[in-house]
Amino acid sequence: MTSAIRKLVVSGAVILVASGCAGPRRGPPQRGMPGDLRPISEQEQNIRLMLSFDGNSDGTVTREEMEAALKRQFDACDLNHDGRIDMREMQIENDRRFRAFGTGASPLIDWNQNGQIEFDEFATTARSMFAELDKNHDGKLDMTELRLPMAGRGGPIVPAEMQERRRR
Ligand SMILES: [Ca+2]
Ligand SMILES: [Ca+2]
Ligand SMILES: [Ca+2]
Repeated sequence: MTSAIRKLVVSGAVILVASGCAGPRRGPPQRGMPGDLRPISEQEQNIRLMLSFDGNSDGTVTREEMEAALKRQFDACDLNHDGRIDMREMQIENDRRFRAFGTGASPLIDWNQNGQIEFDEFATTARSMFAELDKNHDGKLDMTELRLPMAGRGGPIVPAEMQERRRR
């Protein structure tokens, strides 16, 4: 084997090893984020949305507050004020949401595909979220119903903490 060929072989091997390293990788072990196992849950998103409807900021969201907030949002989207959101208005609003929230944006959807969104259609998602969260069916979401399911639940697996212990 000439030295030139040997070099080629060696560098080829190096490339193989390098690409092997770049292959499927487990998450970097030093990352101490407990969120690895728990991406923002749908419930958490819903709760955040509901809290944004809390018009008087008292920590409780009544159905009236939600309806009023939805109506304001709807009116803001209904640029020509004809009481419905047409495809053009929907596009404008969805562009705005995408710019504001990126991939986390929840776009307006013309569920029944009739080319426009009426207020009831606009409100459907939020209303069903509300109903789902209103565990005691009293028409309002109080602080216990809007509690974020994050800290303090002491689940069995706390990856960051366990890694910390193993390193010691
Ligand atoms: Ca309130
Ligand atoms: Ca309109
Ligand atoms: Ca309730």
